[in-house]
Amino acid sequence: MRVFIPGVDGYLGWSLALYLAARGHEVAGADAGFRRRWVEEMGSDSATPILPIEERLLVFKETFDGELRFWDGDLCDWDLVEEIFTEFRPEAVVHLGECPSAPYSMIDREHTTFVQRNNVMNTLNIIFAMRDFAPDAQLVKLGTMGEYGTPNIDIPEGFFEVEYRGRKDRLPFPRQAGSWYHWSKVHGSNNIMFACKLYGLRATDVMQGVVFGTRIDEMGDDERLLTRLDFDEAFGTAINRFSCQAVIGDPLTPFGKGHQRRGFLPLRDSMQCLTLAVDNPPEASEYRVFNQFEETYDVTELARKVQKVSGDLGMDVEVINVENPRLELEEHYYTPDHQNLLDLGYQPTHDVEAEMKVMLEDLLRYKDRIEAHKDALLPQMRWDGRHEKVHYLK
Ligand code: USQ
Repeated sequence: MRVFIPGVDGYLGWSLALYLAARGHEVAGADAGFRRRWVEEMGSDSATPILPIEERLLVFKETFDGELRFWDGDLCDWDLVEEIFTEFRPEAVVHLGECPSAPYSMIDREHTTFVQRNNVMNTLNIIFAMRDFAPDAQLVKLGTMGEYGTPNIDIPEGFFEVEYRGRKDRLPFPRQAGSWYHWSKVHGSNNIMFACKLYGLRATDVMQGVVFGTRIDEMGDDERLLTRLDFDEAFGTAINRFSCQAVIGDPLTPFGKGHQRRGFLPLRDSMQCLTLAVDNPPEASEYRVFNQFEETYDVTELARKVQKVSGDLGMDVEVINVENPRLELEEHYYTPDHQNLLDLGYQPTHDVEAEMKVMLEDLLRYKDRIEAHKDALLPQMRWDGRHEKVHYLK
């Protein structure tokens, strides 16, 4: 299948290009290099060394004996989107080309408006390009579990049956996002749901949990194929940050009370699920929602697991809670459904500690790279708009 990946230079995008190419798909991608610049803006760098995109493309060709067609540019630029769709004629689009960071979107007005404009606008451009140039193609859009927030009831996969004043309907489950970034994803989801009705497009909205891990099997022992791994306060996600903290001997930092519960999944599971969505397209006009995570975990429970696995590898690390820079519930009910992908054959990696071990061993090799940017680890961007480093709570 011809698969177009917006955001192909990112953490998920690069991994997915390798994963799909290894399975015989023809892959093309676009990227404006935003992620590299955002992380630099945060005073950080990927813990894993990554090649410039031009060199990545050469290594891809050498590895898979086929080209990854690439467009260097911003998908908010309609002319570029039109060119890509008319030249490549994708059969599937896996949209990973958005700014993925809640903290980044909370920095100030400029960052909020940038994230929302970028995410909403490039998704609309993709919708119109599909309507005009690839109406039978399918869209796999990366949503986020964070769109639902943390309601005090179970979370279905997108829709639920509701009875109100004696009448029943199947309606979208309420969204209660907790950052401007997460709201941008809600807006994207709503726009796609509408486009499916309006233009007969087919789309899968993947409500993905927090991804962690340094590798997928397709990277093998070739360092040049590694994907990026961020650990700064904006682009590093919880387990990835805890693992980087562990290898440099910094305390692991659950925020606040540390009982926030989220869905997590290893990078390799994310690849498996996105590919299952691609391989099993929805019907025309169908907008379907998959909640995508392996299991839900409490943030402190995860920090303790990273601490334990680090201990097995001879590292002695502490877990110390820090002030929570975010506005979020720190103890709450959280029970989302996640059956749709299992029905399609998703086989979750249940051994989270084994996955952590692989990541920690990888990161130990790049300890110096993390050490060089360790100032980026402790958050300073607070949801109330103040920029002030958080304090340890002990
Ligand atoms: N957290 C800590 N300590 C840390 C880092 C995070 O306690 O050092 C907590 C956060 O307060 C939050 C939870 O861990 O309660 C998850 O935070 P995160 O930074 O790992 O993830 P989040 O900001 O929610 O965003 C990430 C991705 C985003 C994706 C989302 C899925 O960056 O692109 O949409 O995970 S979800 O969390 O399910 O909404």
